[in-house]
Amino acid sequence: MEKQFFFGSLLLLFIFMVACTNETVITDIATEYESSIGKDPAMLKAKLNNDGEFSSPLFDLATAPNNDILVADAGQGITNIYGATEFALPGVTSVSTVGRGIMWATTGPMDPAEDSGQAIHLVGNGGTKMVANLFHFEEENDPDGAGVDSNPYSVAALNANSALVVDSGANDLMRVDNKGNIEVVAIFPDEPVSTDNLKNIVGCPDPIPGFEAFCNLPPMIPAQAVPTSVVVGPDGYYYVSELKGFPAPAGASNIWRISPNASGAMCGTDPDCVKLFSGGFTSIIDIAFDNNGMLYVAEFDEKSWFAVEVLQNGAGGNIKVCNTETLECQTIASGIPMLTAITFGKDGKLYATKNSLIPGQAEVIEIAQ
Ligand SMILES: [Ca+2]
Ligand SMILES: [Ca+2]
Repeated sequence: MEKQFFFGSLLLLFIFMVACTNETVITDIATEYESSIGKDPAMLKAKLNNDGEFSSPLFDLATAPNNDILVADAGQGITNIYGATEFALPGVTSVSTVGRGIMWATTGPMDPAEDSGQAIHLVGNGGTKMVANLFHFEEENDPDGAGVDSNPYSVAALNANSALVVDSGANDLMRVDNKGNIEVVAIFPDEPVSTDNLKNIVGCPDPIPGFEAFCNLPPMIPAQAVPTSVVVGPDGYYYVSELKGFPAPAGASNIWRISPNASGAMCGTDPDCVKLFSGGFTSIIDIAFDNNGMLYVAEFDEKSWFAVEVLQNGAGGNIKVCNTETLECQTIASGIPMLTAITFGKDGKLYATKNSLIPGQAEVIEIAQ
């Protein structure tokens, strides 16, 4: 429980840690997702005893060129789909492959405000090599001007020489080369968001004891973007999703489209970083394109990250498929507890994490499409 809680805060870099240290594991979880799973998750788990076991939390999935699915299991490192360790890298938050044997990975912090593990690594040839300490970069540059806060959460390999990283704490997108040179590509702004969702989930006007103050919040307050995922689109542009920080609004998470030529772009004002989707999502945790250029969006929880991390009464996450031209989206799976990542196999199969933050229960499932 302590461990789940700790890594939950690592995921969400948030402040309300005190609120839930004595709580129990989530029990109130919707189960509609069962009908959306193509393969019985037990089938995937069957091999587990022979091939490994997840430590959790699971923060990311990636697909290697040979169609192997890789898992960023922060409890141990980069694993196969059954949890067998391929590269020990505790604290790993994201992985992205160049080839089967070469990949980029990020690690997150013990404490986002301290130099405590924030880094990008090259992985391969039997080992891992730290390329850059991302806390040092944030400490020296603080690109969003909001203070020193670093929580590298998603990496996208460009090639063996460079990779993109989003730092959820720093609210920025960086490009890092294999010598450790770092360039800020884009910075994601605070935005005013509604406090309605927060008030609803804490039960205003008769809130859960301890949350009374939330009922008196103004209707709108500024929230940090908290970028959670970066992918390179079929058009070569970079796409970045937002979780949205406190007050954990519903329907206010954006997806940004960023020119590969962007440098230091202030999103929302610089034409090199514009909103593809202006809100419409809740607590996005991962995005992925399929082979047809459709954008798949994973929402951590329909009631927001706050419902899971603090109140521990989440409704489960959704996966939506979106057309990036018409901007129409359709929900293809819902009620997935602690959904943190999605990836497509080379064969078009869609995989997702489930119960990602719970030791002994975290797994990778296939989603029927
Ligand atoms: Ca900062
Ligand atoms: Ca991802």
